[in-house]
Amino acid sequence: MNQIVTTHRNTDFDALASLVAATLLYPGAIAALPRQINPNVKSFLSIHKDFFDFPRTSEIDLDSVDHLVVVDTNAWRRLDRLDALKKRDDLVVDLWDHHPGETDLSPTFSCCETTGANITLMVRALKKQRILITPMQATLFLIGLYEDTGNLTFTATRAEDAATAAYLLDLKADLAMVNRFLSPVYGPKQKDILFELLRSAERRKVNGFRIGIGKAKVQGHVENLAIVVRMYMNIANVDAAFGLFESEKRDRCMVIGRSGHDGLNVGQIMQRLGGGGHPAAGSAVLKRVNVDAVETMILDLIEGNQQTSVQISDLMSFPVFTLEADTPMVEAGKLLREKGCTGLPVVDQGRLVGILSRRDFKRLKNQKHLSRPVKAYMSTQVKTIRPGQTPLSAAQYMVKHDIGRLPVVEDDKIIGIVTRSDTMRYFYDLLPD
Ligand SMILES: [Mn+2]
Repeated sequence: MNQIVTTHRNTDFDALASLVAATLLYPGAIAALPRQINPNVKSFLSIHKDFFDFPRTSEIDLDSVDHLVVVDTNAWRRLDRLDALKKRDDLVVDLWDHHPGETDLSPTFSCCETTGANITLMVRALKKQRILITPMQATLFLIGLYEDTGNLTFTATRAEDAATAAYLLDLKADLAMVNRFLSPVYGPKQKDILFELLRSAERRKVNGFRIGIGKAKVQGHVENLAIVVRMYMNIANVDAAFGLFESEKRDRCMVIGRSGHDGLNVGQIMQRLGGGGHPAAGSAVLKRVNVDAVETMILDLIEGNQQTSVQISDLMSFPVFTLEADTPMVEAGKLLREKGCTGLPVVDQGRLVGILSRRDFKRLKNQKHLSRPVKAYMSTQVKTIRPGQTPLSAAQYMVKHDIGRLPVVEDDKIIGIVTRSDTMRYFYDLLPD
């Protein structure tokens, strides 16, 4: 039986750590490293050559392989030069991954959970099987764990990630080494690009999110663009930042996204562009495209096509009780009491024209006025929201205008209503499934 373990191209520390962990879990397996690995991982490997020296996937005789172990990715297309294995129906595949979503690897065994770092899943198994982890391995594992969880600050981080970090420190992971490899490589090239991003970037408010999109031309391969995008996000103080890096020949555009906001999943956006990533970080490479078109695509995706994100239409109540503009105030008062609400939208021939709340009754000077129509007392300054917007934008809007309910309007028609408590219930995860 010939086993190989492998991971995704553009190998990062979590992927390398998981690869090394897999060689411990599958003794005798050969670790096959993709050709493209991240620069900081490359420098780690060159220093640790005596300890972690792996053949590249291209050097492996695939005919003899009957067992493939894949770590830190769940897609064939992210593997390097293993397409020959794809067609083999006798191939046994083990999958260890922390990315949510469907896999096309048809695994025989799989350990897939959405932890902050994949190494967390692998360390759990090593611990369970009482397999020894050396201080050097613990150091590599901790670098992977910190890199993928942003030092345990990314929102995808689970308690188990933090517990794993503690476990690795117990096993003598070396924090000086961790710092050395995690500190960004930031040279003059990166500085130029950061300045270019800051100069070209436009800040926008899309769907309640503060978005920064910057563009820069790059010559050849520039390392650590992801770090530049993160720096840009922090300096520009936006919820999410995107760097659009167009190659000199204009034949390809590399998109790197970073999100610091729980409600905005850049991994999902990058997936729609043919790339991939996590909620907090992702990238995609697009060939022969116009950068402005890419920018528009990203904005459209943020605007409302994020299929799995919760939208106002999921939270709103409907049908909505409405008042006709001609309804006498006395009737309106009865309805408000009956429905137990503090306000109701007012419509005229189906169109939203105002909102009547309990406090509007204070303006009635005497009993006779109760026969006057609602439209004389309603407030016509109605703030509304569209069904595709996010709960966050509704909440921000309510806070800004100090209002407790927002009619949900589509094509001039009121299709629902969303209240302060609807949005709060969502934020506290009380939304029924
Ligand atoms: Mn990972």
